[in-house]
Amino acid sequence: MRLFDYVWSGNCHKVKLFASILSVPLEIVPVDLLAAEHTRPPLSELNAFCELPVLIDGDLVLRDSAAILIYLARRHGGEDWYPSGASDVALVSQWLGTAAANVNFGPALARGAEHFGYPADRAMTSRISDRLFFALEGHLQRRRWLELNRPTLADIAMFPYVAAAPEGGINLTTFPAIQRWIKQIEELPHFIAMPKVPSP
Ligand SMILES: N[C@@H](CCC(=O)N[C@@H](CS)C(=O)NCC(=O)O)C(=O)O
Repeated sequence: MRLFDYVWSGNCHKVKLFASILSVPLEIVPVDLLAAEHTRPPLSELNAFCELPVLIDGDLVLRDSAAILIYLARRHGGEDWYPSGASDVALVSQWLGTAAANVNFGPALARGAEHFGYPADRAMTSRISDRLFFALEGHLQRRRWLELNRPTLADIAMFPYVAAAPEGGINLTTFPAIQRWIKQIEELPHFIAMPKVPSP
């Protein structure tokens, strides 16, 4: 399997993290986002949305981190990470939606604006992030993992940009349950960390 990757992308990192946890080897193809390589072939031909990550497995070309995580879970993770029961799969999938919407347009965009010049309305990223972290903290005060009392795709999908929120100017010290949850994920077997963005 080949992963088209940008080293500081949390959406790419969640795929690398999950593949590492499952011990699935990935051939990493680095793409320089800052040089706009993702807007030119071969990337623009593999993904018309010109976004990373993109995974290639044989004839299959997949864009979108959530879809790629589901593919890896179904192919290599059995029932553990993405269960098939109606309520269980829905509970886990709620967080795939939260990662794609609230996290992407909150802390991920705040970090992108801070370090990579992404255009962003900072009042909007703050508002989305405040609501997200307040809700997440309350949720995690009442449970150890996001759903099903065990690590699932929900935790993997949410992790990279929540853990990297301080790089977007979001202080996590007032969220003890979120900090505890980050530590739990860091302690999973075969965990790999996303590299910190270099200071300007
Ligand atoms: N929903 C997509 C979002 C992907 C995405 O936003 N990728 C960013 C890198 S983290 C990207 O390629 N941005 C390029 C651009 O916006 O020009 C996913 O989860 O994979």
